[in-house]
Amino acid sequence: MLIKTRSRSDLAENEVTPEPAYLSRRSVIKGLGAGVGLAGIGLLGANTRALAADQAPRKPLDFRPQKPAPDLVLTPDEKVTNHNNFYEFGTGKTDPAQNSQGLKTEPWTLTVEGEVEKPGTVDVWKLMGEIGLEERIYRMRCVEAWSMVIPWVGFELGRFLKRFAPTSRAKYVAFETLYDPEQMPGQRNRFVGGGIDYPYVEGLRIDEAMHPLTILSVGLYGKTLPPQNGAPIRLVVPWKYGFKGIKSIVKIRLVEEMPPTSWNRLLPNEYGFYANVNPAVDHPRWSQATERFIGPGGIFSVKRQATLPFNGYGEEVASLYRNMDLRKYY
Ligand SMILES: Nc1nc2c(c(=O)[nH]1)N[C@H]1C(S)=C(S)[C@@H](COP(=O)(O)O)O[C@H]1N2
Ligand SMILES: [Mo]
Repeated sequence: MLIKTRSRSDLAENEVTPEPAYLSRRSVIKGLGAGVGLAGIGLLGANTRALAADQAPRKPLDFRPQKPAPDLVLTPDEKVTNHNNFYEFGTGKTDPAQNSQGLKTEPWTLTVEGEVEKPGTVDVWKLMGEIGLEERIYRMRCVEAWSMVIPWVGFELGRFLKRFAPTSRAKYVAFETLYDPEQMPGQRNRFVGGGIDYPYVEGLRIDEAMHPLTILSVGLYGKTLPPQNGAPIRLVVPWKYGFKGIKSIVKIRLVEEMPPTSWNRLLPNEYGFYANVNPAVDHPRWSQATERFIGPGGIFSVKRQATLPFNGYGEEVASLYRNMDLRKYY
């Protein structure tokens, strides 16, 4: 995410070389030519030390694995977990990994309320043990034009919501991240938090929420989520821009009216409610036609590739938007 009013964000992410800081020291040394090598390593010293050390432990999960699609190359674990957006912990791509390790994710409860016959609060760690987890290897596309392929572990949001018996008035689903300024520096300080009004909130239309591709994720690469990726539970909607994937969720409310969403509230002409990946509709400040795939290898192997409508999931989801003008409903 980028914010107009702040100088460090003025250069669009997709117009500069990807920050080398998120890469491991090993891959950077491999990727850099001899000439720039020393400067690169000097620049990286502090960051890589912070990244390597003191990462919160991730527990192995029991789940049904997915057979990897032959055409998908996975983004390595250390890049998935060191190149993040989680503004509660700072706006830099390595800030979440560095600043979130102390987040207390256990115990954690998630409340489901609003237009449901059986509202309730669940213990998320218990839920992980009983709901039946599966792996979902998804292409992910950030609005800043980088992409990854991530092996999530989770369960269908729709299957979960049905437990609470949604009423016929439930037309949208509103999500809310933990609000705890003591643990989240970005909530204490507007500059650190990128100007967002916390708690971070997101929303889906009910049919989007009930779609089988939409999951609540509790893990990646077979283990529980690290804090920087939204532990212990976060939303994943693979045909939408990454910002819809709200992290560290504490509340889900089924509602009749379209709920507010954090990025739309902050910059309404840049970020809409729907946020479907759409190469034909440019962001006001950059093109969305292509993306940089963050895959294995050093910084010079980051591949520029075409962005696909609905991030490649059009066959499954295009029908949800059949009669909508996707330029208007961006
Ligand atoms: N609570 C919260 N959720 C959030 C964000 C955030 O700043 N706060 N950033 C979003 C954005 S812009 C992206 S691209 C994804 C990144 O998820 P990842 O770091 O697991 O790849 O998280 C989304 N969820
Ligand atoms: Mo994003």
